[in-house]
Amino acid sequence: MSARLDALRKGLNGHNNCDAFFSVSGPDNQYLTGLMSSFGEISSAIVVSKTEAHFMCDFRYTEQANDEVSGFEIEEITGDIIVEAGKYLNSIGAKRVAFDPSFLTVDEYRRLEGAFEGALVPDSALTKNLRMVKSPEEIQILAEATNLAEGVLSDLIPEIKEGMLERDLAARFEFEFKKRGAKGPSFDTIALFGAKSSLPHGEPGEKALEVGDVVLLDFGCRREGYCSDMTRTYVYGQSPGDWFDEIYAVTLEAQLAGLDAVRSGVTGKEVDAVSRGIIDKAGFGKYFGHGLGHGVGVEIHEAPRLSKPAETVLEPGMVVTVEPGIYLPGKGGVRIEDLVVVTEDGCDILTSMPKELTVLGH
Ligand SMILES: [Mn+2]
Repeated sequence: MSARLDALRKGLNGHNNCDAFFSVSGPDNQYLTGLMSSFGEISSAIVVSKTEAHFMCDFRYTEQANDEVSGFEIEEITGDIIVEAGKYLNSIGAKRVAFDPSFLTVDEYRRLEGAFEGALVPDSALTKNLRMVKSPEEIQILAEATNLAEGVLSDLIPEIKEGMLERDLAARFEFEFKKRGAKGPSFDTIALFGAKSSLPHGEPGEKALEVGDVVLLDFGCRREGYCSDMTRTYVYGQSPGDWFDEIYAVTLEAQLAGLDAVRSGVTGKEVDAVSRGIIDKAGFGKYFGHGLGHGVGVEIHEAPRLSKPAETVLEPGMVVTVEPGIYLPGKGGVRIEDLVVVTEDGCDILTSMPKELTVLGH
């Protein structure tokens, strides 16, 4: 963690001339301190200056912080943690404080502004840039999370039977994640059957599996604070038809070409264009309405992006998904997603489940 603090301090000097950093972001605070908490509410505030590294939390986290957080001075707060952080910033003489505006609501900003006497400087790149390139230790954890999730998929495939409900299958994934040592799913598991597979982020419901259904599974777990993410699309019993075989083949070709295009030195939009070009050429461009991929780490969606506007140049150690899809409304869809680590001349693929069209059951 001390290397991360050093990098943050270097970044503070680098632009905007800030003398301190303030954060109540769950993901950033986990990244910088190692303390894992739920991301939904503010559970801690951190202030980092050239000389100070101050961690503030309420009673619920004090014991855990004393055990898990090193390199920070820990202070238990009663009352408004944001106001107290503002007062702390005054006490160390901070004048210009960087913060990530995407992790502070307008209300929180006003409370901080009311307590802190210096200038608040929005900087959405500071921690994003630090977190983008993963260390070997982080890559190891991401690989373990991926292995855990893939093991669950392998073991659940024989359970996928005619009559099974989407939500029952989704629940099986999430039960197994926890049982095998994950904190839980890294996002709500997507298990969609038949025509519902055309909804890229559809919600598993009471649809019962029938012969000839598409089975789209997009899932991941969170383990030691890091997320995994992958998608496989199958058919049950038999293919729903030639239309499906065609979109599956095109999606797979686009996915393999996308993987082939990932390497250090190319931009996110260049990789996106490779896969998108194949889908466009096959005539399905308008049915691929999302970006090709996204970074994965402490958060399930983080920088860098692989998408039409993504200018970020890929570097070794970045971890991204490659997940083209084709979605035909009312008929069904395909998405194939791997998680990869960018290397100097290509990528290491963390996911290993086969991708050729597989007929489940029967
Ligand atoms: Mn994804």
